[in-house]
Amino acid sequence: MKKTISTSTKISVVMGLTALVSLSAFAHNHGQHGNKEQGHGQQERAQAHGSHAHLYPANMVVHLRPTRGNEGKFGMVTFERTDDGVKVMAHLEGMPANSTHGFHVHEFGDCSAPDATSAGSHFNPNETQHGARDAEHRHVGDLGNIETNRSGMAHVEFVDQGLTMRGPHSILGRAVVVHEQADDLTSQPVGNAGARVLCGVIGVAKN
Ligand SMILES: [Cu+2]
Repeated sequence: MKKTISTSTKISVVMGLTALVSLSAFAHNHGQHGNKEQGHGQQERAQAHGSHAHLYPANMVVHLRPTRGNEGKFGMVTFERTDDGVKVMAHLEGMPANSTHGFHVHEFGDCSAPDATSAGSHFNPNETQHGARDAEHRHVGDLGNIETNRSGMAHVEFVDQGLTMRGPHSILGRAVVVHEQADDLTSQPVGNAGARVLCGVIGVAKN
């Protein structure tokens, strides 16, 4: 009998400690907004504050892998939220020298097909026309072109006003595709950029 009581006491102590640890983790994560974030309306408040990394990660990353027949090509893209828009940094290697390649966010985070057609078409949640990155009408996923140097490398950085990193139109979980040819920025619906040479899924970055 005594042993039973002792065991159950131990269990409740352990449970109490677990609860304390959980509570302090919650308080740490939520900081001063902890009390406001319960119940409905959580998403709207998070959008207003913009600092809730646990709901909307600040940074996203994509590792671009070659489609079949394009072995040796690779790349990486990062997306970072700033006050002026989404800062995009793209780095490509192993590409043809001095060439221009269409660069888009596509609708599905699925690069499994050998030609990456599994990524679907351009990410276009507003059902607008295809266009240049700074055009009045463009798909959310229209990021123009990337030009490589004489070594077949490219490094571009720009801040984009059309990308969205939170809410129903977030690019998280979708795909970045680099095409074999240039996006002419006018042909509908996808700029006539030809085959897909690189594809990667947009994920949450470590920081
Ligand atoms: Cu594309």
